[in-house]
Amino acid sequence: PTSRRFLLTASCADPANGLGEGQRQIQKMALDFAAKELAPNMQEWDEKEIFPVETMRKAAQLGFGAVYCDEKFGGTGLSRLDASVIFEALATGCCSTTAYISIHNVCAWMVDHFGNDELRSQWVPRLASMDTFSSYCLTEQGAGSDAASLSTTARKDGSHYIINGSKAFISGGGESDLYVVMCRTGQAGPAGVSCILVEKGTPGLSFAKKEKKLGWNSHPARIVNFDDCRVPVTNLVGEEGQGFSIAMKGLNSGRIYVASSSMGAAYAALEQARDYMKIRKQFGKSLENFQYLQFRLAEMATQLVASRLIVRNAAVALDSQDPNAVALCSMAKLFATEECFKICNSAMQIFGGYGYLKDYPVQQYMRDCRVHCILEGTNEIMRMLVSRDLLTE
Ligand code: FAD
Ligand code: 2MC
Repeated sequence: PTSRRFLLTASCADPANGLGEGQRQIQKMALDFAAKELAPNMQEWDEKEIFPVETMRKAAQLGFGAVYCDEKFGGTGLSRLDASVIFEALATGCCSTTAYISIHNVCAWMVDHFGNDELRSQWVPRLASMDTFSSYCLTEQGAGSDAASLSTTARKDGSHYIINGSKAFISGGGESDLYVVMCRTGQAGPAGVSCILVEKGTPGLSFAKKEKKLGWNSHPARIVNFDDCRVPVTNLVGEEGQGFSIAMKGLNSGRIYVASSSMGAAYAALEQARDYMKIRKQFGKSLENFQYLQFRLAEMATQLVASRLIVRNAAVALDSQDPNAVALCSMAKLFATEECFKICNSAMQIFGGYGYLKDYPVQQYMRDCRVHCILEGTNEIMRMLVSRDLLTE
């Protein structure tokens, strides 16, 4: 089912609609990569829990390792809107792998945007080529949605920080080479948080067992432990106390990208459901003749196009530093992740019993994008951010 792709191009659901010529070319490159390098492997990566290092490095050769970092140190220099188009396209081939690539991109941007030139020149080229893989470390067992209550500490000792504590659910944990860690260097609350880089191999850094997950199986999630982990003070990104702001600014884009990954999964699921309706016969005719299913398909396409509009709108708001960008990104993440999960679920329903079998990819798109309603800020936190924006004078 993954070999017949992109039959919905030139339809009302075509992801190229509304894009300029340059963006269409980038999108085509990402769609081709998804069809050739990701889609044929997504099932095996899921089943065997393979972290596809070489494939991701190939993606990096196309500029997808540091999409929206400045070109000065090797970034691709594109916008968040471009990045959203790329991640949606890649996710048609493997939603889980795309999600990891997008987290890596957020980490690269945090270093590139807030780091000094020394840190940038040291890390951005390697992050752009994905010779170095990176993980974003905010969540702790006791601090999930209430991220500002985090308790991992970094105590200054001469020219080093000594880090103690642990981070939970870290995507790429154990595989990544560079950990972008939010830890407490000062007072309680957001103002006491700093952002510090920790390299794999640093004494005191260790990883717990790989978590067993419903989806997102092409990369591991682990608890990451810091036990008197000494890193040079020069690994501080930005200023002391700026870490929470850096983390949140990283997440504004991350929320757009996770929503874009949901859109890619939903687009692929929609396309496959549509193809299946043409070949599956019941009651003497193919499913495409049942008006109930025709209408369902129409609703799925409408939910998808609405998701794209709200996500691309938020990406533009972020690119143009619109004062409402935080709420618009939250709104986009909330809407698109929920609607796209419903699209994948509907696609599975259209496949009937076959949709529930792992022989068909629809169930995987559904499993992979379910978690997008939970992570990068739960959708309840997204509702909180939108309502705060509305209610604050
Ligand atoms: P909790 O915060 O305990 O929330 C439990 C429930 O209560 C949720 O439904 C929540 O929405 C709700 N809730 C909480 N507060 C409120 C409120 N004020 N009002 C209404 N409802 C509320 N984190 C990282 O830092 N890096 C990663 O790479 C990473 N990868 C992840 C990968 C996976 C597969 C998963 C599952 C998680 C990952 N996370 C990562 C963590 C993720 O961001 C958190 O799970 C998420 O932020 C929620 O935190 P929690 O799980 O502690 O839930
Ligand atoms: N963009 C920019 N700044 C932000 C921001 C955002 N999205 N969200 C909060 N801030 C600022 C905020 O403006 C405030 O700044 P100032 O002190 O200058 O006024 C500061 O951060 C503290 O914010 P609040 O006063 O709103 O703090 P509060 O504790 O009430 O709320 C909350 C913070 C809930 C918004 C934040 O903790 C949050 O986003 N929680 C969800 C955690 C999350 O998203 N985790 C994802 C982990 S990564 C992941 O899952 C992956 C898969 C990688």
